[in-house]
Amino acid sequence: GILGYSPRRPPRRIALVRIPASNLDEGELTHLERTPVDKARADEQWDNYCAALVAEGWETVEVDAAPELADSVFVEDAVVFFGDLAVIASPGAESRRPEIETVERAVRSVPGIAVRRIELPGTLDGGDVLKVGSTVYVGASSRTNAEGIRQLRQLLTPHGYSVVAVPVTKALHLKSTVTALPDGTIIGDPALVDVPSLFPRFLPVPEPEGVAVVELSWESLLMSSAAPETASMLSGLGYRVVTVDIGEFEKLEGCVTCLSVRVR
Ligand code: CIR
Repeated sequence: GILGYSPRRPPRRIALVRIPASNLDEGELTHLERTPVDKARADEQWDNYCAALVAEGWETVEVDAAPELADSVFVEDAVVFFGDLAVIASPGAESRRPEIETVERAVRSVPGIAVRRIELPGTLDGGDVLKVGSTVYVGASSRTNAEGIRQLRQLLTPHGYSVVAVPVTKALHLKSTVTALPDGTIIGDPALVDVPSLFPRFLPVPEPEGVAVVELSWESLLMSSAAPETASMLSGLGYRVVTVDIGEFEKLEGCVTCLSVRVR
């Protein structure tokens, strides 16, 4: 360029995803009764989910399949990104511990990422970590323990984040109870949130499946099609809402956030 700058390229937006395991129907259940999972339908829903990310300008990077690890499709639980720092999680469910090795390998293949780990006896699931600007809310849940929270705090505090621990007793993960809009408003299901006053700007949503939104960009959100009232509420707030049917994953206590990890 004329001033010696090179033209700015838009930043790459990468999302890690992982194809559903063959034994998907054996995934962990904590709060729901087991109901039959239609594998063909789940595969189709997963394809559509990935296509929705791609349509919004995300590049999907597939973590190697783990056909025997039932919950491996819920890749968000295995790693959390803080800019160019990746923190490999320490799954709180024994059956999910083997997921992280291959996730770590995939993360290391993304250029320019520094990798750290939460180590046992610390446990932490990515589903318990919600970033809102420089605040990192972390759920103290049945999957994430005090030692895991302590390690996360130790890793992030030097990077300018403040780690806010939040009790989670009524749902699996923090992000099964609340997520954030691009403007930083926390949306959640009051029936599932232990202490709503921990969040500075809290907006209740009308449906439990409406709690989870993926921020596709500053103006668009990805949501489950099981929460139409929430979708219309959020479009009324000026967001473009993209919906996907993830019904087979919802039977396994999964939601729209946990099917991918956004690198940012
Ligand atoms: C589990 O119990 O670990 C899986 N069946 C569901 C994980 C959902 N993950 C998430 O909400 N972040």
